[in-house]
Amino acid sequence: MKQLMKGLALAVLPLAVSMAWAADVSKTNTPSTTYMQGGGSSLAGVDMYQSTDPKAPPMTKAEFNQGRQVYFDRCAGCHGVLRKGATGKPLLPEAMQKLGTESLKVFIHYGTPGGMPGYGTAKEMTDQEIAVMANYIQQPPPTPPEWGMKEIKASWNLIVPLDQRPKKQMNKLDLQNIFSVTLRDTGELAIIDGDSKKIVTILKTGFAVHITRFSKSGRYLYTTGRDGLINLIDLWMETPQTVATLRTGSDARSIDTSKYKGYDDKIAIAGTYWPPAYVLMDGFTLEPWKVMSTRGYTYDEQEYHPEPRVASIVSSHIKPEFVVNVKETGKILLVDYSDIKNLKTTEIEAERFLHDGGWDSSKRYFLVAANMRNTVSVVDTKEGKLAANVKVGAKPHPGRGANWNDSKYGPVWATGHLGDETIAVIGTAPNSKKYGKNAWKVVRSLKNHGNGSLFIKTHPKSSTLWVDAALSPDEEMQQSVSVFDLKNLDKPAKVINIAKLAGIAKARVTHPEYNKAGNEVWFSVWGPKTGESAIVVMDDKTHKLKAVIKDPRLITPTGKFNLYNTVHDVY
Ligand code: DHE
Repeated sequence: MKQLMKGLALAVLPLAVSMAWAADVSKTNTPSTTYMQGGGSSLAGVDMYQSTDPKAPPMTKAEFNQGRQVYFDRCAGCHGVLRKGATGKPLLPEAMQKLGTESLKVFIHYGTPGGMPGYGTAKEMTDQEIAVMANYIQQPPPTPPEWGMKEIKASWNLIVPLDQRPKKQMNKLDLQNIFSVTLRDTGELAIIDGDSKKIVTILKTGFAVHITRFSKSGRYLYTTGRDGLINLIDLWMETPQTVATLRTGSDARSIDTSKYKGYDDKIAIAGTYWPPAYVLMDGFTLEPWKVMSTRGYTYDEQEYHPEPRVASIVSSHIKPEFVVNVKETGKILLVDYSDIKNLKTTEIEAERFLHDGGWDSSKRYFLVAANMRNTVSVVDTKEGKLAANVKVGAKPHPGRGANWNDSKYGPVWATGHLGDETIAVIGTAPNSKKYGKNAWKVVRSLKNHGNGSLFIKTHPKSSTLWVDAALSPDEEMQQSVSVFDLKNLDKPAKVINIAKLAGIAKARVTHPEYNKAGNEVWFSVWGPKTGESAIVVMDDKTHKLKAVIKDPRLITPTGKFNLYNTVHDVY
């Protein structure tokens, strides 16, 4: 066992500890397991070449297909399509063959202290499936089919052309205060009226839908499924509905639209995990214009990587540019969309395994987590340069992060961490006489109520900071949030169990999101697919419960996106 641990370069833990840890994970399974395994990938159903390596254990075609299906459903999100590793370790054949079938079975069954769930202990895989997977990862990884402009164009469906859309808003919704809520496991999103807190409509989207972004004018909603299916939704219709769809690839996580003045609503961009690329398209119709590969060399070792996936994308307010974060090469691309035919991109060396991030309050600096390197990379988008790589805690995961004006340190941005209980608060005003010396330094380290934090949020009108711990192994912690008083950060946080307020026993609480006014904060109470879920609305000032939104159609709510705050990057 010891040798096995060493082989995978994991912390050397005795079997008992490792098993206790695995049992902990299994107790709490659904969302933690689903985070690590992602929402699955539509590549699971795609036929791929089956290779025969004489050193790998023999597999029948049926077993190989089963392994491929399970791998893309559960493993590819972390280990990569080509198994070169990212959030999870590389699983390349030579190293796997060295470990051997029996050892691999133990890992898959019990999980690892590095965060991999125990698929056997969690009863997410049968012994037969575990045996197939142990053999499968010793085979050379099959390469999924490419998806070029021909396939992208063929997938385009313009359901309602521009001239058949309403000329004015046909409903009475206060669109600036609507929330788009991801219903992860049903591949749907719910549009909820922020004022009445009633569900306006539920719309079908892509598989395990991931995020929502809105057009600058606030008329259009864009969402991407993990299968790369984009829905363009017109919010001016009597009941908002999808007016166009496009498939940009077969595995995807990010989307955004042009925000620079003069480009309102005009251009959309989507990033894909497979094939690794980004696609520029018409913001009104989704007609695809250009696909750009992100394959290339890692920024540090300059080693060729066949699968540098596009993680977060944000849209600049100060230039006609998209900021595209390429996970595996550790490069940040500033894509100038003012001339798409003669596309200019600035390629910035940042840090590896870039993931999620947000703007500082001036919207000049973009801060992004390189979570496997315990770093936040900061890009100065005005100068087109890396401003700093800031060392933070274990596996930063900010979502978009949180900005406030700290009484002691001036303008700051903060992130929580997946791997520890700290919250890193970073100074963000390099040009300030008073606070410049704090820039790109961790000026405070706050203590969250648990590790496994996914999201953190405040609002310019608020003096409260809300932080979740949705992936903590402890059930009480998963259901609770830390509430910090920004005027007195020396005081420890108050901890509130949000799931209890909703009367739900089995769920994780995640993704705080403010309403437009900044006086309410909404949480997802993320239950299992077959159990109860809810949205809980808290009063930001009193920290008291304001409303619980429950509906049998609200299945596995995760991300929530307030239109005004998303368009204006208020966080
Ligand atoms: Fe996410 C944002 C990738 C699992 C909820 N997630 C992002 C972004 C990326 C990403 C690249 C940034 C998008 C942007 O800003 O353009 N997420 C991944 C994964 O690769 C990962 C780890 C595994 C997978 O295979 O998908 C993963 N994510 C999850 C979940 O399991 C979560 C918790 C629940 C769910 O809905 O699937 C989840 N991710 C979110 C949310 C955001 C997000 C809510 C948007 C945060 C925001 O406030 O903008």
